Amino acid sequence: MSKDTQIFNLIDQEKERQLHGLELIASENFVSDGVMNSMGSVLTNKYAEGLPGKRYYGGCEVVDQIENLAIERLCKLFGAEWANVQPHSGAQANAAVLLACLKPGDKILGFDLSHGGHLTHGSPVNFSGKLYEPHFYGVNKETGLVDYNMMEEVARKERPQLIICGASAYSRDWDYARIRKIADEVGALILADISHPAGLIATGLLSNPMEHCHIVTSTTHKTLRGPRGGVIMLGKNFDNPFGLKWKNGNPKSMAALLDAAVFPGTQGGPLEHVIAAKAVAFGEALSDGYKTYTKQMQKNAAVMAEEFVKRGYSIISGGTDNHSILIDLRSKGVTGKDAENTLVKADITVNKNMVPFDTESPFVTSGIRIGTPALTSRGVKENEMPQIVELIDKVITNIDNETVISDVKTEVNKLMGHRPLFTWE
Ligand code: DSN
Repeated sequence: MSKDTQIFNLIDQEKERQLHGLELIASENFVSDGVMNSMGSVLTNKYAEGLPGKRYYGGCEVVDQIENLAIERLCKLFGAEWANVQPHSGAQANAAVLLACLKPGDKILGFDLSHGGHLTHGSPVNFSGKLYEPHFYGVNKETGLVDYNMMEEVARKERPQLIICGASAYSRDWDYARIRKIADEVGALILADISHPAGLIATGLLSNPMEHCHIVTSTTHKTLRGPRGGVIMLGKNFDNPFGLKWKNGNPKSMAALLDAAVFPGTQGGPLEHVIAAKAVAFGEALSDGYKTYTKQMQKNAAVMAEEFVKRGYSIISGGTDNHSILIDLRSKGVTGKDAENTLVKADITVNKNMVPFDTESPFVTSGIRIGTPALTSRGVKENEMPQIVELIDKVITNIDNETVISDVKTEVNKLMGHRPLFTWE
């Protein structure tokens, strides 16, 4: 059979889009050749249900070694005691944790989606809000910071079985010790979902939840710069404090419960080609070069936020500690939807995003979320941030002016087109 030119031409088109554009979606990144090649390898041919050394298929000797290396490297990266690297995504990782820790109808307390949380933290349109009883905390209206008093208040009133911290659109560090105090008072477990800031936590630029939170999940493709996927980790001393049991009624360790909740609980065969790519990414993340990368990503975001403030933009919480910035566009008279749709015409990719206390629907929104993981992987430094913010500002303040938008597109292509998709610098 001949090569599928239809699909491969489209892949080439997508590569050109990525090369020439300015990628500012906070949850996206570009991967190294090592990560990319592992995903496109013969490992995709292999079934390996089960865990290393305990599989339901023969011929797993090699993939066992790969999966063990991924686990070992991940534990080293975050100071974890145990990990499962099989979740196909962050949502799958969270589904497994909820299945392991809760009975249908149990209460969870999560960060409100419209304040920056995630669908799997209890949204009513997600399994987490349908199978369990969700309650929420949010941010303080004045400061834009997580309202721990509200978290405490709701926790005391509802006594949830699980408190979830972590976000998709929150630019500040978390107070894990405070959350632990609240959880201990009401007898709850804590799930920290670090999908967004994982890379900055791994390199010590942000607080590590491992010391305070019972279970930690993450995606591997955002700041961690690995393949699309998820992981679950356990820190020291948190082994099943409430004596949770799996279906057969046996008391089990938390590690065994979580393993069972991934497979057979919520998934079938693991994606060993993706697990190999995770192992490569974790190996890269343990290097000094990756630490330099995460510092640059953080610096780029901080300078970018300052530039937006100088131009009169309203940044939720006034700035950023991590890789992302949430901008309320109401003062500019533009919706998130219009900003996203117009910026993309200039080859600038962002996503519309709800802002806390938003007056628009999730399909329109009042804000945009911007992040620096991807452009930093392409070698963009902080001295280029003023120019990038100027380009974004030009589009937003000339939302109906096709000439200006076309001029910005030319400048974006000049700025980005000559750079490789991924650079070690
Ligand atoms: N969709 C991801 C994000 O963009 O943050 C979260 O799952």
